Amino acid sequence: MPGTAHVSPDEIRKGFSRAMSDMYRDEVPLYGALMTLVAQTNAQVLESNTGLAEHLRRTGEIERLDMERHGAIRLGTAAELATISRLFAVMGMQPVGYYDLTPAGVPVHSTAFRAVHEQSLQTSPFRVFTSLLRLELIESPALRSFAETALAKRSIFTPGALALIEQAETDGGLGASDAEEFIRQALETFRWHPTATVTAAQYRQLSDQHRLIADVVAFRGPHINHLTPRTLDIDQVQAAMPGHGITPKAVIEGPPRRKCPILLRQTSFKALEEPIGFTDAQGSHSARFGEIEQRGVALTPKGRALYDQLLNAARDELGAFPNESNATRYEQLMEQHFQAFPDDHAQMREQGLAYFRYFPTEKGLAARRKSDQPRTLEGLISAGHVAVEPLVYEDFLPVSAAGIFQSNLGDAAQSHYTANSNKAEFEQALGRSTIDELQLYGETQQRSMDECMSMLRE
Ligand code: OOG
Ligand code: NI
Repeated sequence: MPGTAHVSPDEIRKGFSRAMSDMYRDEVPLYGALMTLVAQTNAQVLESNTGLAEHLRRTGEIERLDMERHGAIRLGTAAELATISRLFAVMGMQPVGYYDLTPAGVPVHSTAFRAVHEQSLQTSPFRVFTSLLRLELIESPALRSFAETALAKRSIFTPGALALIEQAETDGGLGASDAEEFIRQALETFRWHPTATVTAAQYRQLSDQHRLIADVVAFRGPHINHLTPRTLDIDQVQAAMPGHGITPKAVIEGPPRRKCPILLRQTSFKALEEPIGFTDAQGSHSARFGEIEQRGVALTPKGRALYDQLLNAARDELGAFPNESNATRYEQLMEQHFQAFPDDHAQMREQGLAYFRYFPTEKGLAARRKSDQPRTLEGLISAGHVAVEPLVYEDFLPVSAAGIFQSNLGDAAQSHYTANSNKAEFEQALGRSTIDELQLYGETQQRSMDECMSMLRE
């Protein structure tokens, strides 16, 4: 309606993220238990570590912490991916990064839909790790064509959601009541269905090919398969999980524990076995699980290369996929190799390993226009006029993602694909290019430097 004010996409995302969390808590009570545990742990950490609380207050992360979470879905066709991209765009979410999971034996490639500007992230950092099944990796032509036919028959968006996406595109946004209706309609795409669209035998065939293929092809929609809250101490939550009836996977994915966290550490609990009505019989399927994550500083290309090098060295030395039997040795190897990564923000900054944000201090603001005010950023930092804070990593890690997928599929699901990574094909399906996350971090860092300098100079 012309003249009606549009709700900001950031607010729609915030509302959607809350609605999704409520839906998932109703569907999977263990997610609620995990949320409570994470909230308790975060409160404890903030109370005992006043330094950390102060840092998070300065960057604003403390305000977004309670609503911070990511989810994941798996799609079956190019058309589904293109439409989900339009649906997420209504909420200000864009595809950032390209992740190829085939080297790890998972027949998908993926991106993460998320907000891209630090101010939008501040309103709602909600992200969705979105995978597209690579049907060309199904070896049997008969099974591949069965999968294609099954996927061609389904429609994962409600007519109401499709109409509102179009309206938002045409009008450049949605008014308040349309935005609310959009959230209700969009949520339907992510809902769990206890009934499948195939027979028990067809499900078995798909599942024998790869459990992930069955998870996508046998169902009416791309049910959200986990929602992940952000914790400030993942080791503490991991240790407390069994006491709350939650069994975590054997190893925490990502870098080892450090004083100055980098990138992303994640752990999950195993997928639940849930009853499913196939078209001809009762059975079960497991897809939905729980996960927690701890986020650290975003690394520059140089820092990321060092991270990849150390991770690979530790894994090579382990000589096997990390699992229950070698978890302790894996932890030791990781600690050992990561000695080579400076565990100190000043050093990381000097060596150009990580991205940072810059904030004027009280002292700096008081010294504005004074003759002895240092002229350069470095001078301002050493004089205590500027505080430097790590820029938080907003994305995912392919090796970790593969570990999370695998822990829920079981070792039996390990496959070996020779297919190449195919970003061009993914982007063609998506209908647009993916955004380079490193460019986003660089831009945020630059904006923060510029703003900080102009506040001190005005
Ligand atoms: C996605 C697994 C990846 C993460 O946090 O790395 C992921 C999936 O299982 O669909 O969510
Ligand atoms: Ni996840």
